Amino acid sequence: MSIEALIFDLDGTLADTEETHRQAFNYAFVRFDLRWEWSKSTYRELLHTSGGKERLTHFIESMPASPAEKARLHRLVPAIHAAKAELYTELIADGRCPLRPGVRRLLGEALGAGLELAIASTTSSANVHALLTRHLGSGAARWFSSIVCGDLVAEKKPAPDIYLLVLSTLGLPAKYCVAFEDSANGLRAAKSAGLFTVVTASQWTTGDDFDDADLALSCLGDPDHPLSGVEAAAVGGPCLGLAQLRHLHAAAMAGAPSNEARA
Ligand code: XBP
Ligand code: MG
Repeated sequence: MSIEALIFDLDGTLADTEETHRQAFNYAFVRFDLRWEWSKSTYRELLHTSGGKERLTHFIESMPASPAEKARLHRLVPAIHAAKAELYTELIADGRCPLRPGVRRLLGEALGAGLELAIASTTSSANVHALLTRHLGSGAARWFSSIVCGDLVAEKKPAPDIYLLVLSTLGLPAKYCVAFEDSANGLRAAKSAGLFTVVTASQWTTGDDFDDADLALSCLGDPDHPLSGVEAAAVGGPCLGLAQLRHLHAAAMAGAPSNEARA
């Protein structure tokens, strides 16, 4: 049973974007004269809530404020998030979020082998296109047969909805596809959709529970960032390439316990 499509999460997987999201949130808070500042430790906790608007709502609910003040702040969420998104795309344009190691290589291998590519991301379409354009060029979105973003599904990750919609759009059953994720929410979403899932933990998710991952790595590996030790042993070399991925996926589909690496 061969792989016909690779489905990538974006934030934290294609690129380590969450620090830029965090900065954009904090700039938006200044613009709205809110005396909030999300530290890295606070943001790491808030990332357990998928979706920027949902994250803001969760933060407001957790505040020691009156119901009336919370209601006022809740009404501001769409405008705060729109300002954040505008600031985020401006920040992304300066190239501060490079693609993670091995991403460009694996995308190229997959396209060269005739596989389909897809993106399943909680963030907005504008944010997805801003990153793809900045790092892969203006036509890069056309490399992907399906780009499904946050607001297209009712339930965000860890619900499987976004992956089920990508599979439906591709017209492929889960067993012919592989998902790439960076977070516990994303892993749960992909596994609930029945997908063989590779996790490359980011600085924000290292240490999260990835026991359900079919393969957990620190990154996909490339000549400048070769995999080593248990990760290289699990993959069968310094990089996770299409050949290694096909071998691991076939073994998993045949029911063999994959010799998983742990991030
Ligand atoms: C990660 C998310 C997003 C981003 C912020 O998405 O949960 O909410 O943190 O982007 P992914 P928005 O599934 O790509 O890892 O503010 O646009 O939601
Ligand atoms: Mg992610």
